[in-house]
Amino acid sequence: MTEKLSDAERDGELKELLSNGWSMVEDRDAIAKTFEFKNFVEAFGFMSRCALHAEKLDHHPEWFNVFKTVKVTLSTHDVGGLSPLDVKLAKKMDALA
Ligand code: HBI
Repeated sequence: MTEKLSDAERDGELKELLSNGWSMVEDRDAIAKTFEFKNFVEAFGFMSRCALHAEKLDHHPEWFNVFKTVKVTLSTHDVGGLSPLDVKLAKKMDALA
């Protein structure tokens, strides 16, 4: 069963993500980041790569794509807030961008 992020994890891994373009979402225990690409095809390719990893993790982003921009929000619905899965997927998305 997935647990919420611990205080230690928030001080550690989460803080690292927040210094790397991710930010806390207002009024939600969630993180968000906007990825910009050269064009739509690049943006969609990023989404395709992320989709395969999300499926492998069984953990899925909330995301919005318009043209070359992909806005991503991560939270774990099953626990109503951030879990280690969100940190894992955020790191993977940064690596795939
Ligand atoms: N993705 N972001 C997110 N949060 C979840 O709680 C979640 C998910 N993908 C799949 C999933 N939960 C399944 O474990 C449940 O739908 C059964």
